Order: sequence, then structure tokens, then C-alpha cells
Amino acid sequence: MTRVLLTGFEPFDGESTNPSWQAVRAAAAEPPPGLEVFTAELPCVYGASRTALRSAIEETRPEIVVCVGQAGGRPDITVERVAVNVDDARIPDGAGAEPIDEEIVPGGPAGYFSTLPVKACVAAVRAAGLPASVSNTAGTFVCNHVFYALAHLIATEMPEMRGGFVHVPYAPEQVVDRAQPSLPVASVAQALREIAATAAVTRTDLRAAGGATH
Ligand code: PCA
Repeated sequence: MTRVLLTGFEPFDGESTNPSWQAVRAAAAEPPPGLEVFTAELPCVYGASRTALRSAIEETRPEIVVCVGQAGGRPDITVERVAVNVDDARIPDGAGAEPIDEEIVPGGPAGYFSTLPVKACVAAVRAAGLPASVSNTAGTFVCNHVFYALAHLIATEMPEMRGGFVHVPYAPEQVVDRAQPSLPVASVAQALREIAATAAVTRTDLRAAGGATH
């Protein structure tokens, strides 16, 4: 059995739900064959999110970590390629903090690449009939913060672990009164199962185009 930790976030920005945590729970309730899936809900707070992630990793000792967050406005499941060493908040976090251009790890590398096979994960979600693409930015809010902290942990302390970040669209109930894209939580959960199962068996990523011109 491959040990997998899936994390989601608490609601933020005035929302009453966060589809990342809903989908993580649904995915873990019916884990793919061969995977033992653990879950943790992270606060949408700079610093505290990272501490909670570390505690969950120490408790569950996963081989693979997939952190998941809501990216309202994106139409598809996006597998993040890169985390950057900066906190630059457009909105306050759950504790009211609004850091501007602060390093997440002082003196750390400018960026880290995901250690998940991002192209293979995108291909697996598409093969399951769901929309997915590679994303080249996880933003500079709490999701990027957690992704960078995870990648730094892997690079400096836990080299045998692999991990990355996946952003998911709004759930339909969040957008009933706005013209915004959404995906049912059950579909997002299926996509997370595909990603976890693919990461567990794929060491060398697919060589497939997944870039963007802008
Ligand atoms: N999305 C936010 C933080 C929490 C979440 O679910 C982000 O993309 O940074």
C-alpha cells in the first residue's frame, strides 16, 4: 500500500464552503486500490497552514502528498508545476494577515518544481473524462505558501517523499448567482483519485506538451 496524504483548505474569502476539502474527504472515503489515503484540513492562514501541514505529515508519514486548494474562476482541474518563494496577499488571510513580498523561506530558492508527475497526472484526469491542465502559477496566496513549504520540506528534510499541489474550480453551489465556471465535487474527487493513483506508480513524467504562451 502506498501512503498518500491529501489536504484541503477551510473556506476563505467569504465563502461558506471550500470544494478542496469536500473533494479530499470524498476521495478518501473511496480510496483507489493500493492506496492508503489520509486527510487533513488546513487553515487558510499564512504560517499556521504550513505548521498544520507539517504536523499532518509527521503523523501520517506519507510517501506522497497532494495539497489541494480552491482556484475560483478556473474552469478545470489544474496541476501546479511550480511554487515560488513569496507571500504577496491580494486579500487578507483567515487571520487578517496581508504580507507583501515576503519570502516564505528567507534565503530559500526562488522556486521549486512539483515532485509529482504533473503531465501524467493531467493525462490521467483527462482519460477519466474530466477537464485538466498544467498550471504554471499557484499564485502568491496561502496555496502557493503551502506548496512552497511542502517542496522545501521535501528538498531539505524528507527527500524520499514526493508532493505537489492541485487547484480546483468552484463547486456548483458556490456560483448559482454568478457566471463562473464550476465542477461537481464528486468529479473533483474522482480527479484527485486519478492524480494520487498516477503519482503512486509514475516516477518518470510523460513527455507531453503542457506549456502556455502566457
Ligand atoms: N485557495 C487559496 C487559499 C486556500 C484555497 O483553497 C489559494 O489559492 O491560495
